[in-house]
Amino acid sequence: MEKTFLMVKPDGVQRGLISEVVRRFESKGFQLIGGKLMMITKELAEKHYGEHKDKPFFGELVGFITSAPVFAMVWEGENVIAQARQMMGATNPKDAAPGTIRGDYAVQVSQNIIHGSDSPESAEREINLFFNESDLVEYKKDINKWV
Ligand code: 3AN
Repeated sequence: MEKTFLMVKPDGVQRGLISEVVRRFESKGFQLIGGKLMMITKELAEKHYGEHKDKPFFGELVGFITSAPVFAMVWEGENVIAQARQMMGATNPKDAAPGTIRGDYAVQVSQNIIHGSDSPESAEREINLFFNESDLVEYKKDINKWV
């Protein structure tokens, strides 16, 4: 089953949107298999955003992502990488459709609420950057047993 790395960024945490983000992915039918509230160090931020190191906004990006706690998650499901990207909406909130997370909650590209891996390769790299194998919990849901 495919896995992806999703993260509520500092602006999302500060605005109380962790529950809203988690709700959307749970309601969609994806399964949360790992999650933690954490501060990102400068070293981790520079690794995570390594592909942007030559961009003019790199310093701002690293400064922002290390400025306050984030909520890092691993989600599992069929085509979860691409479907999560659709649910997030375009990188720049001005282009993000209503109904998407960024379309509904964000205004500026530098504060766009959520990060999500954009390919199987980046999902694997980002999951390994943020989580140990032992942090991830594979489990089956059986609603009849618990209600
Ligand atoms: P995405 O997060 O949708 O994969 P990327 O990988 O192109 O987008 O960009 C990484 C992050 O860099 C974005 N989430 C956004 O917060 C930030 N970013 C992208 N473009 C700009 C920009 N022009 N100015 C400031 N921040 C930007």
